[in-house]
Amino acid sequence: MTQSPDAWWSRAVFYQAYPRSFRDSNGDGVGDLDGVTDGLDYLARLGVDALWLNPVMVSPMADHGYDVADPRDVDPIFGGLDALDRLIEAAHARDIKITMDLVPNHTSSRHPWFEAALAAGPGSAQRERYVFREGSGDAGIHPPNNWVSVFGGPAWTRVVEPDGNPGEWYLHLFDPEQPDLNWENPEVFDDLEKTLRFWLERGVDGFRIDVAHGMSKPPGLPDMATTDLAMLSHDSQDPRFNHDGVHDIHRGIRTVVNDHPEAVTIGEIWVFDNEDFAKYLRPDELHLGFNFRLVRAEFDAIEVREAIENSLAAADLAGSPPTWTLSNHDVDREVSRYGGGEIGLARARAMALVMLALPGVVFVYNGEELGLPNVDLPDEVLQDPVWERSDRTERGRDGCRVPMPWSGEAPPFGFSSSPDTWLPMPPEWAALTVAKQDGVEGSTLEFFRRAIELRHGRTDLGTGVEWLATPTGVLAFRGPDGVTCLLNATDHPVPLSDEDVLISSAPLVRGDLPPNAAAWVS
Ligand code: TEU
Repeated sequence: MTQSPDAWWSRAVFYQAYPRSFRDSNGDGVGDLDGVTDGLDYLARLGVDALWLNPVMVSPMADHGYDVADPRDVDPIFGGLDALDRLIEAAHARDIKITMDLVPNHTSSRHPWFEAALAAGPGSAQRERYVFREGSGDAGIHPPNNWVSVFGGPAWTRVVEPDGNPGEWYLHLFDPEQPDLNWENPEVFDDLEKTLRFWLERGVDGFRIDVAHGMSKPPGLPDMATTDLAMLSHDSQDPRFNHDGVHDIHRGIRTVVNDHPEAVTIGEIWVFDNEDFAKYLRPDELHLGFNFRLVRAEFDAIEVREAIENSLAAADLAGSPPTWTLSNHDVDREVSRYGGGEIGLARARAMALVMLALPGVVFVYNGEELGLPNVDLPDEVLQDPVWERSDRTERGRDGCRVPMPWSGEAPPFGFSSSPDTWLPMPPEWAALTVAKQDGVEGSTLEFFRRAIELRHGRTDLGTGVEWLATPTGVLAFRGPDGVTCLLNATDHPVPLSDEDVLISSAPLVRGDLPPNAAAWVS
């Protein structure tokens, strides 16, 4: 059964605006919501249907907004609630939808609930909103189990009790400043319901749900079989995530969201078993789920095909449109993942064309349309908690979050009026600004605009693809409208014969598709 094939989101191009990094309107060096509003004409010209905003709620910003201290207010750094109202109105006037990030797995340690839990002490009702446990070993000096935090180190922190002595431990799958909520406690859902209604009534068009495979924990909190982060896949072997109880939570969320039939929910689901993944997309759960297989695939014809086939199979099992994403604020930018430099950029453009040829929903991460690479930042500017939590062995995600270059020859490239941007911008981005690419044939920006325009013009993208026989290293699939997408992941040119080329990610060479390029032909 297909869920709402005619819904506005079922083949939308979403643009992920990381609000700190999109555009700064007030000169404090941090992007904000009025900055996003200022960029709406640019986004309309790019052709996107909807925005996903990373969290903008009140937050001490230990994890840049994923540590929420008041889920029903906008942080002053982003411009407060009025700025959001302005953005919603201006976006809707351009037919662009606004979706917000929602963080139900945890709160900030500065949320009034957590502060009350610390003050009230063991056994209190206040502690029941989080996951407090006694430690193991003599006098509880060791954590209650062996769970590790996604950001490194133990997933437990011991608190000092109101009497001044060390006492219970609390669970945090991420930073210690992000205590996990206890989803067994009905108050937790009641509060989320208030939050959902609050934003929906303000006019937002849906939510991206953070760690949608988290929230529910197995009874007894059994140990992990391995605590080697490199080995973890967040699947059935990992008791921290994807516990069956999570589906009741999604059903509860859907019941509330159904009161606004146009609204969409998109889960962040780091689950790679297709059947498990599809469960999140049953008709009474989420509308859409992020499938991260393309993010994980190398630039290799077999890997890309497998990622596409599996994503389509999972979506098919669920009867929900597939979703495609090459990057986001948590992973290295694809230009760098594919090798960096000119080759990395060529491959990123080729993969963008592959992604935009596929049925379903596409997510473009801000800066992807400019061909931005990851940035090697010096130690002293790193802000991602991963850096300290990993004892400075993992550099974290700051390198993919550097602000967008808009114009000019030197940092801050029109992003802000302050040179002191929250992360430094590399001088070499002078060549990649919006102004440098705007209207320039062959630029990455013009390439994205054209590809998105062509995608919108294709009325029948279907629900699957037809694979065509190809030589090794080449990928070709055809949509129901007869348009074929070809990807050349070999190191030699591939002839395109006499076919009509609608768009290519790189100029053809004597009629051939060069290596590291893709084309749509009809
Ligand atoms: O990410 C959740 C999550 O599971 C990721 O940390 C993922 O495992 C990792 O990035 C894989 O490389 C979400 C947000 O997207 C992230 O920015 C937050 O830090 C995190 O939740 C905590 O809220």
